[in-house]
Amino acid sequence: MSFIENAVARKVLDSRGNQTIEVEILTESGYGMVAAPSGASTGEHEVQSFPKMGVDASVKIFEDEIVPQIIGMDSSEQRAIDTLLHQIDGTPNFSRIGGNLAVATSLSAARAAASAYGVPLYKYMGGALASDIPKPLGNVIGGGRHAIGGTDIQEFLVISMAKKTSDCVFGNAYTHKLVGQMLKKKLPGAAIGKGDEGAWVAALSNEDALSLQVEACDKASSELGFKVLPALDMAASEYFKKGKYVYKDKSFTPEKHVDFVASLVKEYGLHLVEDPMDQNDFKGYASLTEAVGKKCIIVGDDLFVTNKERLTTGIKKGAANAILIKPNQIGTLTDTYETVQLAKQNGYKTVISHRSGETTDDTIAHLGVAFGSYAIKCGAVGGERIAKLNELIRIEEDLEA
Ligand code: 2PG
Ligand code: MG
Repeated sequence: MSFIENAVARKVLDSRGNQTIEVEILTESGYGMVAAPSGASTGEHEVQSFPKMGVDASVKIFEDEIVPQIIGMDSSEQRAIDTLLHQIDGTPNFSRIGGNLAVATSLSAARAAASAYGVPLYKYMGGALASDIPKPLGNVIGGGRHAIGGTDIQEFLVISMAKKTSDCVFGNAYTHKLVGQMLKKKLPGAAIGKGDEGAWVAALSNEDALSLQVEACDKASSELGFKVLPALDMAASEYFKKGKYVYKDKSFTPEKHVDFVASLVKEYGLHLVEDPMDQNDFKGYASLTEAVGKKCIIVGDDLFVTNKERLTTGIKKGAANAILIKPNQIGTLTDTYETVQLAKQNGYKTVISHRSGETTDDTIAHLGVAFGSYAIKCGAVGGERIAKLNELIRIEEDLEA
């Protein structure tokens, strides 16, 4: 037990230069601080990040309404704290107080409780036997909403399959470097930049990007001695317009898009595909899962938005076989945990994930271990991305000690 003595919320910067919120909680013998991230390709069913009046309105609500009630609560009473946040908000989607305020408060309470017990967050939440570290999944080429002038597909990802987490982290970063070198060779003299998450951005077709990604994965695999596999986040809701999937050079009906994605999975040997269909197309997800779900991990991000009810619908319909977990899509740790439990009970893999606008907060590294997630999507390089990756390396060291 460790009672909350003080709580502070402040405006801070995220990696895109936008304002976000950070919450600090001080207890008798513990301390926690968490900053909330923000998405660019947000799902329409996510909770609302901030009230209409912005981050300042969240800070004011925190000071006027949350602080007076949270002080004196036991920081380890996670459910009670999260229930209080819902009660104070009073809306179904955190539109009054902001989902980002809710998530920063909820997670900083958990961090404070863990610190009062003198254990790392992953152990406090996952127990003494939590020892599986999720495989880092990092993007090497980016487009869509994360990069102007890039591919239609949002993220070309790699996942290193080494036994040791640190080897996976270095393997993904090495593959990112290889992709940069290959791009410079392929497009001599062209401007090659980086997107919001540190992935390379270049004027490439989706197919050219896929070929280059696979070539880099093969080269890295043979040099490093473990497999580096290709994956995608298609973020398909972003180019689903008037009933069709519209790419720069082609468009598909939903049925044909299922065939198109299935052909990409087969041709490029994709290990995982996130958001291959529109966020409301449970049927398309189910067809694709039926077609390639035995050999490919099909992840619902905008489809499920870490929401228990939407996952329940997906389970009933056989849509996807994995779920992306982003705590700020749903707003509290309790809600996130319940969705993770439901996924596990129904054989869905979980992939814990960053947002495109991040801070140096490393909480998701701990959540991934506590939840027993299959993978953690948090980029391959860049300050706010390596904050999570380096924390995974520290957790691995702690587990081996
Ligand atoms: C996604 C995420 C993170 P955003 O679509 O999975 O990569 O992007 O945070 O912009 O929603
Ligand atoms: Mg996504």
